[in-house]
Amino acid sequence: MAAVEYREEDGVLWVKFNRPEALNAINKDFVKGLREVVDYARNNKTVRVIVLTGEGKAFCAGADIKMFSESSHFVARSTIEELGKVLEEMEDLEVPVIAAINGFALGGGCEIAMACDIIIASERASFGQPEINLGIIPGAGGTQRLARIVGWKKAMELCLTGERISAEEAYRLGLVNKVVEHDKLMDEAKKMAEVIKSKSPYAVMLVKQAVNRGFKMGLRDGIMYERDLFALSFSSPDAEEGIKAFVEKRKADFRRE
Ligand code: CO8
Repeated sequence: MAAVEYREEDGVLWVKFNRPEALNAINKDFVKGLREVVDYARNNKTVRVIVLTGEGKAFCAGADIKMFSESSHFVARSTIEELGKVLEEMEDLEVPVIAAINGFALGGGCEIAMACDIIIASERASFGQPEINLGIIPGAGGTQRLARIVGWKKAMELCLTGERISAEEAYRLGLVNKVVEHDKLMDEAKKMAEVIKSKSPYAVMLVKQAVNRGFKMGLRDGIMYERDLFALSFSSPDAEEGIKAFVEKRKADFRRE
């Protein structure tokens, strides 16, 4: 069975982490699977939104700790490096990625969630960077993305204590977009995917680029970057259609270019 399963249905790429016996811990095959997903989304223009979730009681409980103890330092290091690259490429994809967090999102699992564009959490979900308890530190953006999302001091506290926080607390900190009843998680993810799918794919791509790339720049550079993308957004037939539809008081009919 593949560590990461995926299927495309009606413009949505449904991805499931599938090592429930190890709480979907990240090993070499897992990273290979996530790489396949990113490549698939990049090469198949029919994909408009990606949804990631986990099988069983975890979204992902982080790196496979057994891999750290059993395989060579080289394998562990190359796996972490590849995961880091894949997450950056996922942030850079043209299409948004929704994380539907069904349970534990710890260590590398929390890091994967943070590299997604939107995080919807089941009320059963929990988040944390427990690496400190193993005598190591986060290695796939945990100290960096977390500080930018929840703030410097809270990220410091979470990484220093390894404390696990509930979905509600993660929502309060701005780490999660919304918390929903466990049984409604996938319906909510689907609803969000449908909303995004109804928009102009070109404008969706530009929003994603403006927010994600701009987030990594200083404010002034980010504003200038946004201005360039704003100008670019007018060059698409979707802009013509969106504006015309508003004037004609009808729903816009956006198409993928
Ligand atoms: N790696 C390997 N196996 C795991 C992991 C893991 N991270 N987490 C759970 N498992 C296994 C357990 O060993 C157990 O297996 P078995 O049944 O064979 O004993 C099975 O999954 C079920 O787990 P538990 O019995 O422990 O389930 P509980 O509900 O009692 O506890 C917890 C759930 C709290 C999530 C607990 O399993 C736990 O603390 N897991 C470890 C979490 C952790 O420390 N994560 C951080 C890992 S380090 C990391 O992520 C660094 C990221 C760097 C980038 C990634 C690069 C690859």
